[in-house]
Amino acid sequence: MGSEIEASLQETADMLFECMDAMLPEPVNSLENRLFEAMRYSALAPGKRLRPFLTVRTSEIFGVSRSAALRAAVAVEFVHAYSLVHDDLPCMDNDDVRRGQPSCHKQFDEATALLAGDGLLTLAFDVLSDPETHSSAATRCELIRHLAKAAGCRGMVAGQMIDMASEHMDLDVNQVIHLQRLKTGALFSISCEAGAILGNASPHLRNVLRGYANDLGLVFQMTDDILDTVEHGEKGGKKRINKSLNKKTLIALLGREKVMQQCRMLTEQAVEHLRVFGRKADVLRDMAEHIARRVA
Ligand code: GRG
Repeated sequence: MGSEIEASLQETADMLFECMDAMLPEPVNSLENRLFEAMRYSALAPGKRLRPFLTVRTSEIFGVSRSAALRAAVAVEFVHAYSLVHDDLPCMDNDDVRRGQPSCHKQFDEATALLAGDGLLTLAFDVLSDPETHSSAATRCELIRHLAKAAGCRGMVAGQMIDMASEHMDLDVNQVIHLQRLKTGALFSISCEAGAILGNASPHLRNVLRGYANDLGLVFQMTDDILDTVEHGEKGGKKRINKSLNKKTLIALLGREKVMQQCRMLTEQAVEHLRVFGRKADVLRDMAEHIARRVA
């Protein structure tokens, strides 16, 4: 089953690459070449494409056309790519390596990285607002509204703010969970809900998918934190040990064993949410187990 889900992820990643490649501005011989190159460098770098996978596979449940699903998936991935570019900047996490290559500001320069992030973020909304994404303006608006909420000052940006502030203060378990729900969970949530929005699903089914995505986001973040404690140094010698000492993680508060336990419990809960979809959600179940297996 491991290889099935990996093949499915790879299939989405390949389709997504093609779409992103077509939607990103082409460097021509113009003054803004450097911006376009930096946007392409960051967005097309090999990521796992988990969020687009969720958008494409939830879209399948609701019979959404592949091209609409991929456009929404591209928008989500552009927002994710922007967040990584900005997160790596010296004023934030100050990382030299991202996705196995020099981070954007290392490869180009800080101002270009800042602008490349801005370019990717705004391009996401450009893609969603295009009638090619969906014929109904109301549906496009709904997608835009939910992606903006997830990415913005009540979602990922707020999570990032708390994360930065947490380097100088203590957070309790609930506050760390709140931070993680905002920083990573919000984008997971819209990644799943986008398929339901495109498919005009009922509020109940949208709610079910949000429940799944919430649990999945937490499992992802917990497994990421666990991997951080064992993988230090492997990702190009990143300053991960020192950083994780400052960062507030559930591992620091609860210990590794307790977090592993929580991971297993949340994975079961994530899968349980999907019951209403029957076999149609098999691939989403497999994804939850795939993420949990990262630390099993
Ligand atoms: C700058 C507004 C702003 C937000 C940044 C997402 C984020 C917020 C920062 C990324 C830093 C980080 C390591 C977060 C923890 C989990 C996470 C989101 C990891 C990166 O996501 P993956 O593993 O990345 O899906 P790939 O490269 O595979 O796409």
